[in-house]
Amino acid sequence: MIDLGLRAAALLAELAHASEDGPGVTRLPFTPQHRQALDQLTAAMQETGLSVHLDAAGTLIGRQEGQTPDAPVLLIGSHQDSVREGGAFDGIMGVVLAIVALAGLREHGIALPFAVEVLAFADEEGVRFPTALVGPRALAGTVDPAVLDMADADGITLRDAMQRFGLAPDTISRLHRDPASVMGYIEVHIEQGPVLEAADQALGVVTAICGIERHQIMVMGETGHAGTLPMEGRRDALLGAAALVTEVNRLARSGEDLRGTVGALTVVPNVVNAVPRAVQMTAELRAPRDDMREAAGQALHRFAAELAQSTGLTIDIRRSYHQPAQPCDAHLTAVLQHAVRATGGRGMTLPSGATHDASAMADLCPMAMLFVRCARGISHSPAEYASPEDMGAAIAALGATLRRLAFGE
Ligand code: HGY
Ligand code: MN
Ligand code: MN
Repeated sequence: MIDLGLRAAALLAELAHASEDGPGVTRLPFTPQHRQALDQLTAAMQETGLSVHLDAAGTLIGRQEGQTPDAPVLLIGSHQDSVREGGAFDGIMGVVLAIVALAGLREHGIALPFAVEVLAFADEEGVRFPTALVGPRALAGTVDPAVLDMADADGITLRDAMQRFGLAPDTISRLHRDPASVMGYIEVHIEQGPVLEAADQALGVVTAICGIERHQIMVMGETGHAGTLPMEGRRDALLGAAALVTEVNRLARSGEDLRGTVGALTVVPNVVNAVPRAVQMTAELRAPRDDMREAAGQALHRFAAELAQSTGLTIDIRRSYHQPAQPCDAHLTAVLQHAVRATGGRGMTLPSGATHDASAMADLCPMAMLFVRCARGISHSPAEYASPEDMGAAIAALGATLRRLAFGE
């Protein structure tokens, strides 16, 4: 399978050029870089005999018909977009491996009874707009049209960006699929963590996608001269923020597989000789279990209230986003595990700390995920890397999965 792994590596190296200038890959949705990637993926899909179209939400769909008309379709895909200065594998590798796996079956004369659609979703990262997952949510019938009014940093709304891209954003609610027409959704993705490398495994099967909640926090105190204002009695907003950062970290260490991160923090007035009067910050919590995550979020709100009481600071904290944990479908997961074992892997399982398009597709159909080892667990970085050997192993496992679903092999 190394030759198919090398074929995937070559296509991904080409796709990495569909990027803004600068380190790594920067490919945001509904941009010239997105269009360039779609052109390359379209050509690869057509060479593999897939019929290709772009749906109203910007999802590129490559379809291979099955031998049994009207049999429920199997969906395989991931996202084409990247973070800023990201890697060449996050998301788009899952699209490429699906295309190459279908090419491999075709070259061995294997025709499947069911249709397969390869999906390249436009926007999973939510880097350009304060929303994401419009493509899979449109297919699942869970998209909120209000998100079309959300704007990027230049004030361009998602609706405008999609229309300029040649799409029909106001028709996306018609894209929803009948669940009875879909067998399931499989996503192949780099692990984005160190677990597979530590276990010396190329592949892992995902048990659940962690739930997420995000909190917007504003700490307000009082500024003053850094030299003349006595330490006693200061209402230093950054001191309060520092206590909150420490508490997020403490809470996250209190639960198994719980993650807590303060990723963004802005100090006002942010000058060397004035006491900070305000701090705007975010707190994100993730866990495979929703009860654990919710309890940590509530504990953080209690801590903030007590901190405000004891320091005289004003602390406004509100949960601005949340998505529940999504367990992977037991049957599809068992099929993936069988396929990994049948192609030389151990079939180890692990939770996903990152979220994926699959978390939204779970509202439409059974979903499962296959993780591919990435070097040193690095992701969202130009150093992101998956080897042709490991991608070849994933292609073999994907082919074995399709054959097991089709023929019970
Ligand atoms: O945030 C995430 O987990 C994903 O990379 N968007
Ligand atoms: Mn990502
Ligand atoms: Mn991703």
